[in-house]
Amino acid sequence: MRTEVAVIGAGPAGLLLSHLLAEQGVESVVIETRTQEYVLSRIRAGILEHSTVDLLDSVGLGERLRREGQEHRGIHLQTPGERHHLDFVDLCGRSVWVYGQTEVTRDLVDAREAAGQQFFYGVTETALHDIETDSPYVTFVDADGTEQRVDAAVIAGCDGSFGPSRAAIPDSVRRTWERVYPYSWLGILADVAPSTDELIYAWHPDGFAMHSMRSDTVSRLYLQVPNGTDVADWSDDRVWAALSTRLGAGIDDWTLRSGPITEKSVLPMRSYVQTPMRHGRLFLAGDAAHIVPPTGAKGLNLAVADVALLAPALISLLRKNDDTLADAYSDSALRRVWRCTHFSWWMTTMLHRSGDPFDAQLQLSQLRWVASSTAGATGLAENYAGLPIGL
Ligand code: FAS
Ligand code: PHB
Repeated sequence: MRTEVAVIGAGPAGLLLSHLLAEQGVESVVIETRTQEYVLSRIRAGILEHSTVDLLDSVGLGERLRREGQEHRGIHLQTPGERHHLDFVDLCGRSVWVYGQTEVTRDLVDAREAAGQQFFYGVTETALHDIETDSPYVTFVDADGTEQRVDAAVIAGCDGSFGPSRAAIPDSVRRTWERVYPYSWLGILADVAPSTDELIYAWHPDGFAMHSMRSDTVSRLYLQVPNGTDVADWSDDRVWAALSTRLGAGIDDWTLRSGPITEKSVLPMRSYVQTPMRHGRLFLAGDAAHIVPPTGAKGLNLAVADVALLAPALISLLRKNDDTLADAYSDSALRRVWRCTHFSWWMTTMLHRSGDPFDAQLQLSQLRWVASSTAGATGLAENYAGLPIGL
């Protein structure tokens, strides 16, 4: 079959790209290795930057978000005995929204299906071909076991950190940067009302802890654990005890409410950037090109920012035969990628226990400076709430 853009991956990047292209009458086919049920069930990010919400709103995807999501003015930054609220709206004029990636994905899938988007779910053996020509194509085996070929003008590699697109860029032009952190996150979803109005990021001698949420009745919490942690070693009681210790240390008149844990998983942490994000008629977007540790709440937002640049570039290329934006895509996207990579690294190394007493003193000093200095707090606020897309 033939289409204009073959999109590999039905995560936020692939789904949003197909939606933005369709808004301008550009046709695509979305090719996904997981089932739709699996894609819709994934539990991942929770924070949307102001510009992400504005973009989703602008293309008809903001109604449920604004009804069911929660707008937050900022976060709480905490060290034992000191919980300090950073008000992003006061500091930089922007808020953030709490609305799970699971919900964003549901809204995107519903919109794409209503528009008659062609999907292939449950595929295997996805392969990219002739990306250095004007006639690239993707082959795969569909869920029925039939070999398929999709010819396109462009391939969009939105297949995350384990997909084939990133490796389709030749070693001769590809450059990668990677940093693996010496710790992971154990994350839980629990049917209990949040014990805080806005997110708490807490430094503690035992390790980092964070209190997020998904709604007034569902809490999302994380705690730092060693790499290689087996989630089976962490009973519900042990998880709640550690979270209560780390989030409640020295904070008077505050207790952590616990409740039934409905999801528990360990998430390793690393930074990864691959350049270029375009080679020939292959364009990468989202986790296919970069991974950030989740401490800065950037992963999902960065995928959206890539697509907000890529969609107009492809529309211009395919409708006006103008490759100006397409030629600039990689460099433009990478400016934000490196800004978010730095910020995510900064938040991660500032808040996570390394075991080195010198590190601990530096971390505490930096946290106290950010909490007490308008300049320091504004720097965090600008990055966390998100720079305007395109910067
Ligand atoms: P995705 O990985 O979401 O989507 C890629 C899609 O490509 C997937 O559906 C995959 O099945 C598909 N694919 C892969 N190989 C394929 C193939 N061969 N053929 C066809 N399709 C293929 N970010 C945060 O900001 N906060 C968080 O708390 C957070 N938690 C996370 C937890 C986990 C376990 C993971 C993995 C990521 C987390 N992230 C978090 C980051 C996450 O939100 C990503 O940044 C976001 O999903 C990026 O979206 P995509 O680029 O679309 O990639
Ligand atoms: C989440 O709610 O899942 C979440 C929030 C903030 C982060 C990471 C994850 O930095």
